[in-house]
Amino acid sequence: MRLCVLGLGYIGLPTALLLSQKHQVVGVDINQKIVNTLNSGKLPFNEPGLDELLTRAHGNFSAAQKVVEADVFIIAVPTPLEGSMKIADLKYVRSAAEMISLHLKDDNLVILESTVPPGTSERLVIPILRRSGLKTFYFSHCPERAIPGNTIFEIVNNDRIIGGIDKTSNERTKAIYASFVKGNIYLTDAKTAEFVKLMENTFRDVNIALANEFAQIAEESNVDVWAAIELANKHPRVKILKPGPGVGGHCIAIDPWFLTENSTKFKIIPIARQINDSMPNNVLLLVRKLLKELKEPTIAVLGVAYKGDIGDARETPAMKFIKLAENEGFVVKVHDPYVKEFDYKILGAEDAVKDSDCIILITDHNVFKEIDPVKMAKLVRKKNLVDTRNILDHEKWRKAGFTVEVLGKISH
Ligand code: SAJ
Repeated sequence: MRLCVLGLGYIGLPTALLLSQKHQVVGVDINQKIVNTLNSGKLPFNEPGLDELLTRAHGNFSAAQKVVEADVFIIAVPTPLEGSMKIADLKYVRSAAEMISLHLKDDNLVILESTVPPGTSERLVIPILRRSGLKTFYFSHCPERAIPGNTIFEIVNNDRIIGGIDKTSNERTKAIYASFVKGNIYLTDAKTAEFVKLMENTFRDVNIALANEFAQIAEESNVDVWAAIELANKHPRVKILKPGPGVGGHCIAIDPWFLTENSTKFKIIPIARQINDSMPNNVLLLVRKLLKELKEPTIAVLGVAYKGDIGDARETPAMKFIKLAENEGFVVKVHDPYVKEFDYKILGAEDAVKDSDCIILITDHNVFKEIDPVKMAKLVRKKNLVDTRNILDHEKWRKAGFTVEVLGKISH
């Protein structure tokens, strides 16, 4: 079978490479750099297991900037948020569908993996494909569900939802995914599949917001929220998530808005978004508490990736925190061992911490646990630490002379 995968990002590329183990696959991306990098046998980004897949793809995979004829087309392009309006920007989905419509042949199958607002397949994508003039093409929405940092394992092992426009679309899509998915595959219609995907990410966002609200109430009540959550989670039906400096990434902070954009019936979803978006402000309160009236302080931010052990800084809550801190007149220095591209210069750990008045841990990278507080104490100007993820050994830092504030925890 010949497949054409549109969008070679963190879902499209692993999917294309998994498919190329059994089929002929052309991966299409508008970014020439990505296409050239792949065609020279290199990866445009890292993800565990991706290099092995590329090596194993042999002659079955190639990258191109233009759509080619195929039996099956998979759309895995980004669906960003029109920031201030809180609605989906579907320009990449629209243009992918337009490009496919020019190459569509009888009996072709088109699969949409990108996350979209409910009804997008029926109202936008299928009408564009119909412009090809064909009566018999097949279509399904098969939303991706894999977590960055463990994408390939999850693409292979997670259950999948397929929402086809008819029985044949469902069966043909299932046959394709069954060639590399070990999880169960469930069949439904396109709009339900769109809704399911959005509910999953909204569920996580709302639950993180609840953990963040618990953290703030706990601070006010002089309770250690981390200890309290651990105990509450001993209940067989309770699983509270972790508080933190906010929610980042290109999914959880965005997708809940796709659910609300055509609705008048929502209440909790925007409130949860607001709580998570306000967490950088709460981190700043902890920093102010430590710095008091210090004039022109310098602060060191540890971690700008949106979550631990990855190099992805998209929608990171670190950005809002840094901007708020700059607006207070703070000088901000930044360190992250994994992030390569960021609006601020990324320094080595020691350079970032040197002569700073407060260290603020934003991202839960495991390597930060190895930092020696005694060494840090010699570098800094003032010994202050804010741990927004509760991952450091606070006793060790206090012994080295640091005053420590932990998000969601009473200070000592
Ligand atoms: N976070 C917390 N507390 C927690 C868990 C996460 O503050 O207890 C924060 C993280 O630090 C991060 C953000 O939330 O800033 C999101 O991280 P995440 O690990 O929850 O999720 P993503 O955005 O990396 O991936 C999510 C996943 N969705 C769900 O778990 C429901 C993934 O399965 C999806 O495929 C992905 O979105 C997507 O592409 O939609």
